[in-house]
Amino acid sequence: MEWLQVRDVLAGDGAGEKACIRGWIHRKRQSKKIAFLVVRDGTDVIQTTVRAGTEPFPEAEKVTIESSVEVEGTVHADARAPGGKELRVEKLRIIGLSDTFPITRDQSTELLMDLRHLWVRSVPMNRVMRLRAAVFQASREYFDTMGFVEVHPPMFITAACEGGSTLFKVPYFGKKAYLTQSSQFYLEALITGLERVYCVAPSFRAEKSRTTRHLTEFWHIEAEEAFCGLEGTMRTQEDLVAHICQTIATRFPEELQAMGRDPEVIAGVKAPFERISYDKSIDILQGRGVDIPWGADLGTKEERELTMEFEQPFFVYHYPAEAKAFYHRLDPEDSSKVLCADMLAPEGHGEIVGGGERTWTIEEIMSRINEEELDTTDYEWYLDLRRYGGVPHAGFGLGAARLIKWICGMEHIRDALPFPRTMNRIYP
Ligand code: NSS
Repeated sequence: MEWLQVRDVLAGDGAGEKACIRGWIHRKRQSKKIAFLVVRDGTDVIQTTVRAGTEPFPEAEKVTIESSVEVEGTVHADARAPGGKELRVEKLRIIGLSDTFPITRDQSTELLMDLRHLWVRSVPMNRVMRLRAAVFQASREYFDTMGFVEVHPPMFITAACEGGSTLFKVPYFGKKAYLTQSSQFYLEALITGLERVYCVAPSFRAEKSRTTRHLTEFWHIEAEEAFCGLEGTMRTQEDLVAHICQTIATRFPEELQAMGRDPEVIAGVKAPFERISYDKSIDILQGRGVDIPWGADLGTKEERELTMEFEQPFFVYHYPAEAKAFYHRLDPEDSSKVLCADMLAPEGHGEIVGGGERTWTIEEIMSRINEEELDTTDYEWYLDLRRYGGVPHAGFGLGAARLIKWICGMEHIRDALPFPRTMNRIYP
């Protein structure tokens, strides 16, 4: 006996051929004469029917929603069934009889979050997870084609990349240690041997902000390139994001539509992306009545307002030095600015990528560290990268959940991953 997957059964002739499948009872409807059991496996759902008087009928009567089952029968074309085929059951074995499943229709978001371990089996969640997997696959495809080497930096670290206020401290055998906020510094070390590197890894931030786009743990797609400047990394970023969008629009049009997203919008994302300076973005915001002084970083509210008018992702570049981290290189032509850019997703979503050119000479990085009053002892090894053959280099970090939130047109970032971690949520 060979187990088939539902997708393969649905792709068959439906001319009475035999099939054995296993999965979970997705829906159940029953009359005295017949039981309809919709069975779900890792590939799709199929309607199965059990007639009264046949051997499996008592089991069909007993089986509950979400029980795990093995089903054997014959496949018949039936236009009324979802997928156009039904499996007429000859044998039904209950593997694990489910207790009354606690999730029914129209549950509150809070309950679905409490029951996330059960909700992840739902059709909408599976849709997201398949699409999410394809985002990572497409990223790797892009980097591998472009000659980037995938590397694996540590998650336990000792020096803050993105400021002390969002560091998670962890006990580490009596030493001071943190969970990484970004793998950037380690990628900067690795380019000296490999020139172009990328990593796909979690980053952690003790974000106290309760917004629809902040997680405390998020998957970060980061890349770094030697002999590269701001414009070079922006090109890599836009090509990467355009490649991901093309892949998703081609492979997931129905899923996007089911999420209320027009796949054409995603198919329309093509490089190059528009570039607007920080100064211009402040003008636009002030023109729209937003109260933001020159020099401040753009927050959730400002980015929402700024991105409303756009249909494609775009870059905001040349932020004021005071708004950004010390490692961004000062613009040699205007030292009040840094050579960095954020990529903002349209329709209110805001920042999905942060990156730019790095301060790569020892003199410049020392002066930035001193200006920011950081402790140089924390950064000794990072400074060595400048002492021993430093070169101009640039890179970026793309927040996978932020990207998915925008591609799928989601209201909240928590919907972009199976077990979101936020300030208020660490269970299940
Ligand atoms: O802070 S970033 O803007 N930049 C960095 O971490 C750089 N060190 C990356 C680099 O150049 N290698 O974060 C980068 C992206 C940002 O654009 C978001 O998409 C995402 O990481 N990000 C987050 N996603 C979800 N939740 C939170 N809290 C979060 N913070 C950043």
